[in-house]
Amino acid sequence: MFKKILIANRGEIAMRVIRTCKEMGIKSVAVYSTADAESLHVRFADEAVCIGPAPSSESYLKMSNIIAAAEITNADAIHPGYGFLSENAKFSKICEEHEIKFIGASAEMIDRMGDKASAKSTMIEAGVPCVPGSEGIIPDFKTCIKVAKETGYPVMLKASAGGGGKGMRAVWKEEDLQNAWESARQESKAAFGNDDMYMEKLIEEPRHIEIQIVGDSNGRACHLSERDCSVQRRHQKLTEETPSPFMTDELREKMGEAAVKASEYIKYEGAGTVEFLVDKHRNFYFMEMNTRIQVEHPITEQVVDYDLIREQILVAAGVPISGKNYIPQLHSIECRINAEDPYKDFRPSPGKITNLHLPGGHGVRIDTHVYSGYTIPPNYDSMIAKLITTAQTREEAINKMKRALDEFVVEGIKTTVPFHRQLMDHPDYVSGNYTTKFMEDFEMKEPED
Ligand code: MV4
Repeated sequence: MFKKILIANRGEIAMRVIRTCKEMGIKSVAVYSTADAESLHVRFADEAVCIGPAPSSESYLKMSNIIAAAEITNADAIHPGYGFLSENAKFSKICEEHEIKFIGASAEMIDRMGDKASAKSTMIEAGVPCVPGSEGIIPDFKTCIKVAKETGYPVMLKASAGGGGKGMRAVWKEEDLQNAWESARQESKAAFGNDDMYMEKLIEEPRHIEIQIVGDSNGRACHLSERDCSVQRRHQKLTEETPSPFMTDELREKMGEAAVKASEYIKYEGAGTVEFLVDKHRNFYFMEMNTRIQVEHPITEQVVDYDLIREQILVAAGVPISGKNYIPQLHSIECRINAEDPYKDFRPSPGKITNLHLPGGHGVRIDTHVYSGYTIPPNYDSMIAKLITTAQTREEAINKMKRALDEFVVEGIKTTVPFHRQLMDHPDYVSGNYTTKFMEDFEMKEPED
């Protein structure tokens, strides 16, 4: 078992990993930028190394400095968290070359799943349902027209190096195809340095339902059921829940089996998430596979009582998984609390938290790194806390979320607490009748004076 793990991340996920390291008797090393010198993960870790100035490119993305920090502290493993280098194949490779265990996917796996068209071809080979469309990358516009005709409009053009919606265009009729083809490729080239495109039949008003999986070094995998992540704004998840209100026992069985089949086919090691699009007829289609722990992992932990970070560490140390699958026994909802103003188009609101009261009580979990007096730096993403409520039923979890949001006090900056409070009263949310289109029509009600 590892003696010392360096957490190559910051904020709440660094706190999350440090906590499980302590419970497992593993020493922890925090790395931080000069902007994070007062951040909580620096204080909670056994050791801390400053790896550079505020800009991520000079610190949390600076592979040489992170490896150097691991060398001088004699860490035998690195946990990358999510974001930053967590799905960077080159970093995974460098760790391997330095004989530091990367608690994540191998460089080959990251590359294979990171290229969306190749990930899809792999899934087709594995027998996982995929959206009909092009066979791999579309070589030229002439082929694009042909494939669109064969697929049938509406179609979705997608960047193979993409993800999160960048370089993606919905096309409803042939006359719009050329513009979409050119603008999507330009966007993808600019964002990823690659303009390979593939095409799929457009799935209208889909739900985003993902399956958590864990694979071990013996090539076995299990699933821990679904998370419904359909409430998104500009491809940023705002709130997630499990079980999905759209799920049935039969659909969960089929999606779980498909996710395990995919993971075992590629001999996936570690925690991963297989994302699916689900249409209104409950047909599900492979969308993407993420080779990292995800922000929303806590709701899964809550409903099946399982520490996913602990499992990541055990699997990386070669410990086999038990092999059983996990079905939700409770209902859990996560609200991402961001330093953004929902009354002003969710614009960022960094600054000093002058007063903070965190909610608590039965069935309330808060994953956060902030405290009263903490100044949120403008350099990183705006999430300051994850508020998770868990109860026997969805209604009770929503009720608990309302109570917890009403208790949540943050002064000195604006946050998305008021948005989540209104969401919990929205009839389409409360009825569970929402898709990825939900936020397009959502409007904040002005605050009562
Ligand atoms: C789709 C789709 C409809 N049809 N693919 C968005 C980002 C990336 N994960 C893939 N996405 C989509 N792919 C087909 N064939 C609709 C979306 C989509 C979406 C998917 C999940 C969650 C939110 C979304 C918001 C807009 C579009």
